[in-house]
Amino acid sequence: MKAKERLIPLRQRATGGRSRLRAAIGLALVVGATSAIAVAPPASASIAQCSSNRACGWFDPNYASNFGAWTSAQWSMPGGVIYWPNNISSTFNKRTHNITWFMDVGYAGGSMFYPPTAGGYYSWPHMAENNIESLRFY
Ligand SMILES: [Ca+2]
Repeated sequence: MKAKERLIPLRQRATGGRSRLRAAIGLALVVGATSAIAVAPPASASIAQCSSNRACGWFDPNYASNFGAWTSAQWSMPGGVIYWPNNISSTFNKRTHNITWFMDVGYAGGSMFYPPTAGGYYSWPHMAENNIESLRFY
């Protein structure tokens, strides 16, 4: 397996996932007090962004915010303009084969095994919330 593979960024919105999520949580705790802070995801962000033969990830729960799709295993989720390690909160397997998401680099740490068409999203205290660092293809 190649250590890194091409990322297919259909949407790039450079925002800090973790800090933005924390801001959203903070906003939820003071409902109505800070209406000037906008945290709405792009209207087009959805599970439908995930095309065939790809494993997909989003920064936010409910398949929202920054979107990435991978066509091969990722020993370490890629960095760059969109920094994927420890920033994914939604996943979907649009392949015809199984995948496993891992919480640490190198297919290590906690894991989530997903057969084809399986997906989900994660909020604290789920172990996968902003914690995925590698992706295995089978
Ligand atoms: Ca992690």
